[in-house]
Amino acid sequence: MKKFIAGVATVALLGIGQIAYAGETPAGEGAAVYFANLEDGATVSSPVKVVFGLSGMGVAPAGTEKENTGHHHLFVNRAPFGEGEDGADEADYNIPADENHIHFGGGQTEISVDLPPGSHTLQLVLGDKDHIPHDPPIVSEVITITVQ
Ligand SMILES: [Cu+2]
Repeated sequence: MKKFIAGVATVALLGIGQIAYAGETPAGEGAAVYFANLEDGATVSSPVKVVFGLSGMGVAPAGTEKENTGHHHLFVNRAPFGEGEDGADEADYNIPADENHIHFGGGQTEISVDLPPGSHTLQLVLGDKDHIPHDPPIVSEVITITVQ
């Protein structure tokens, strides 16, 4: 099941399919989030600057009801977006707010984050005004970076 959901997220990212598998706020056609300044496998030093890229949508602060907008969320050191710990489809629920899920409800498009030395995974997920992923979800690839 996990693999299947990850596949759906990939399809959504590539804009190939329109699979109803998310909240109710429609995603922009072909919308995509991506890491603008980091590549998978990069070696960096802390604090790590992470710049969020978004195409096909605009950024708006949380709570803003406007078509084709959303705000960024950074998933840190957790499983790829898909199935939550309780087995529920994460696409249908608010993105949690904790140390593994950082919200940028002010509409921020970058962060400088302190990370201890070692390997870390990062993923970007766009959320609507209520912090729920769009339909289909707009998620980046998961990248792994090494902090020196
Ligand atoms: Cu949020």
